[in-house]
Amino acid sequence: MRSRCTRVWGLWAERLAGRRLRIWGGEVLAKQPHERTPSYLHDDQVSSLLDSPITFNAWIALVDVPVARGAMSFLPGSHRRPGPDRVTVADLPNDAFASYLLDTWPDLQWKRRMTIPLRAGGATFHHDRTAHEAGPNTTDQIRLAFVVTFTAAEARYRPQKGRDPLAMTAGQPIDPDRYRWPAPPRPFHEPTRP
Ligand SMILES: O=C(O)CCC(=O)C(=O)O
Repeated sequence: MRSRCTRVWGLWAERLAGRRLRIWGGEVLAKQPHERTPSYLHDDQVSSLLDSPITFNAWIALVDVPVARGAMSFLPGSHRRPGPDRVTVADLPNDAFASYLLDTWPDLQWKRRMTIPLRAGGATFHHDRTAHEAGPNTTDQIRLAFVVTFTAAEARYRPQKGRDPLAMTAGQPIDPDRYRWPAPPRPFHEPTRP
């Protein structure tokens, strides 16, 4: 997955994060034409297997994604809400996944939502604690996006209750050979902040 494209987005990701990162994973997310089910409001910490100072996704549109094709919406600043750190899915009743964020942090319902239509090749970046959702695809064309998850270079494995899919122990640093730099190693200068 070390294409020129991921290197470009990797460089942007490192500039945004201001630190060395690793690529934790990537997947294509498709929404079929006229797929009615939205992607419910959630954060990515709920499914995270990482203990990391920062983890975030680049959501890259592979086709034009106007609002009607299932564009992403974000609650800006929601990653700064107070604890708990993450909700444990295994502790939720069966039907609660669609509402766990608002059940746990009811104030989020009053937060501004920002919907971002994207042309093919455009991308958004969101922190794994940012609340986000995507609408249904009401158009005749498939919605395709590629999501790359970046995490801090020093991230460690943190299995969840009932979810421990990797042959690693809790607290083990992630394998540097498997989870590579998003861009070739080079001198990295911490950005100076005013
Ligand atoms: O593409 C979607 O419908 C949802 C994607 C998402 O939740 C994510 O990238 O974290």
